Amino acid sequence: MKRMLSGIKPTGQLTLGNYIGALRNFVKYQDDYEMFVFIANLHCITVYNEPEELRKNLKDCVALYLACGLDPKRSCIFLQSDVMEHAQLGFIMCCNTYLGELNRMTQFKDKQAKGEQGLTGGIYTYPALMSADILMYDADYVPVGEDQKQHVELCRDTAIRFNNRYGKSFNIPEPVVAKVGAKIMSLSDPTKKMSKSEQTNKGCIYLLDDLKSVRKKIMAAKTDDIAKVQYDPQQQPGISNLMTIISALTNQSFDDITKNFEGKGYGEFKKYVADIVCEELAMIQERYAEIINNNVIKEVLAEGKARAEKIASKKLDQIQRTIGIEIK
Ligand code: AQP
Repeated sequence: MKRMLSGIKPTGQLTLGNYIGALRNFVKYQDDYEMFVFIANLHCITVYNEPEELRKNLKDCVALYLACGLDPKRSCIFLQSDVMEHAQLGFIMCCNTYLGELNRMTQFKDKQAKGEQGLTGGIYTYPALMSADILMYDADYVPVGEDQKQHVELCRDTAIRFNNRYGKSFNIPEPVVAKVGAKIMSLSDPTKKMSKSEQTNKGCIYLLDDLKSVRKKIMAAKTDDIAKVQYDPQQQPGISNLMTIISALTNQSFDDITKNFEGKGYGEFKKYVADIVCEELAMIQERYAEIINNNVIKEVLAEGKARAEKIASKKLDQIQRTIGIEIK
């Protein structure tokens, strides 16, 4: 069975973008792949998080993994920092990644271009840690949203170079980007990605938002004055984004959605989108509440840690011998 690995960094509450672009797909893939899904808490601390809030977000992230349908019997679910080999292989990968490569990573470049203050060494080098996360498990596939594809490509380049220098050490992974929903955009500014760290909170739907406010955000989503429900991301980014959400959640084609809303107003269309999204979130929120009440999170993480650690310790040992930093 081919191996697949991915993770989410809960620097805030998980969003509809995380769900459509990542989480929902992990759930589908666990039937066909040996699945490893981690909570990227080391990646979280590349920016400051208030510790109490971070702890809550991490716990909610595990609960949401389960609520969305990840099954700990089929998927190995673990907390990144529980498997300490990640940080150590992360440093080794950092030493095998060139400054020029890190400088080209668009996420870091964007933050710099926006003039964000207090950028840390961690946020600059995190793609090397991400390479380690993936290579540790010799993953064949890495499902990611559009914005993370570049990091998987960097991971491939680094692994190929490492293999050429030291002999075959790592499997070369491939990114898997969903055809629909790989980049859900902000509802208030559909030219920007829906991100959990969005300042205004109006454009982002969080999976644990109360459903009234979800509906309100969708009804207020930015659209245009063309007055036609059709897929045209250039001219109608807002409507196209809402169509993408519908298509991802219901499997309807863009043509079918257009036909269903021929001659109808945006108000009616938005109400439909809100109904579909609220129905999906209601199911997730119900299961989330059960999981939180059942106190299963510790047990799931302990099982995941044990399984992941076995593979990681062997891999790190192999790599350390290969590069010559072990004496025995
Ligand atoms: N809007 C999105 N549309 C589709 N996919 C998305 N993903 C995130 N946002 C969207 C995908 O979810 C996985 C986990 O991402 P992450 O939360 O670890 O990191 P991120 O992409 O940096 O998410 P944010 O919300 O934008 O974080 P902040 O605001 O903290 O910078 C990835 O596969 C990602 O592509």
